[in-house]
Amino acid sequence: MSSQGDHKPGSVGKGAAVGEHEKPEPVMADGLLVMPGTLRQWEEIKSFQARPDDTFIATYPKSGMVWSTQLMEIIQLQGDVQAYKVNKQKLSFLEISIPDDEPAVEKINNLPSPRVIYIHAPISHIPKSILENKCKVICVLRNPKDVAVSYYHFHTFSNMLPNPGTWSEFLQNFMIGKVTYGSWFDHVKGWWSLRKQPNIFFLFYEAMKKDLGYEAGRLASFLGRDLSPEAMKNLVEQLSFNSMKTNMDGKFPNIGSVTGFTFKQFIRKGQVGDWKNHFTVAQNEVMDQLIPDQLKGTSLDFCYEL
Ligand code: PPS
Repeated sequence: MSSQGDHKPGSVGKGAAVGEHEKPEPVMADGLLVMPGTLRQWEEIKSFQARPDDTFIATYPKSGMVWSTQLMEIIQLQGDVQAYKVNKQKLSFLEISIPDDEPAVEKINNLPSPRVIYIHAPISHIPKSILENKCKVICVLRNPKDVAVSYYHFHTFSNMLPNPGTWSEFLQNFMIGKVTYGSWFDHVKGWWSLRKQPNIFFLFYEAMKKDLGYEAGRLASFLGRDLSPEAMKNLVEQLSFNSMKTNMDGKFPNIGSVTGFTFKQFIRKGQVGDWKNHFTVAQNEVMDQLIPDQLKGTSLDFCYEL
């Protein structure tokens, strides 16, 4: 466990810039902290009309969304990794509009069905039509200690998020839900409360790390697909951490110009347990009290090391 307590990779203060990027101030939409671009589209997001054959990938930030979107794409291509490699990725984030691009909601409205749409908001703030139309939702969950660490680092290199302050400051804000997209606890409890609905499916980041082939098989069944053992083997190789770290820039060729980071930065460490390099003993004790307290009665249990 870390003894130093305060990591300062970007060493930033409120209102300053990290590296060459101007950092936005956080803004509120209906009581939820969001990015300024999200606020501009907030009414359109709330009234967004999901189609019954849409599939949503719903995650709290840094829980493995991009990994799962790639998994989903290869499964939909029936395991054809060659076809996957040449597909340029379309970012269908409902809440994220990229400057100088068509607003996200408009772009998604114009996509042909069946669509795959990514969302980060908790269930209290998602468009009502998603649940009303019983759309398929794939929820990806990750233990909160590693999420906090990953989110902290993401704040230091993304020009879409505010300055995180020091690690201690960020962790404190994370624990009380004073970060973009709000409380991790509210997010996971909200989606988990819907777990008995047949259209809601759960993936856990740690289980994907442990046995991606098995988790891919579960997801394929949920999506009504059946992949050959050979296709499954190719999928697992393609979506390993090292392969994604090396190959993803080609999938998202323009990502750096709009977000301020490259995929090599984004696919950062990909570990279960990196929190041990950041949390002090005292910080860990606080989290170890908070987690069971917050998750009491939910049956949710997370893995913190493999
Ligand atoms: S975001 O910005 O909220 O959409 O981020 P998200 O994609 O949800 O999460 C980013 C973290 O997922 C890790 N990642 C992976 N881990 C293991 N294997 C693979 N293939 C993989 N792909 C992405 C990524 O490295 C981020 O975690 P950290 O801990 O920061 O490395």
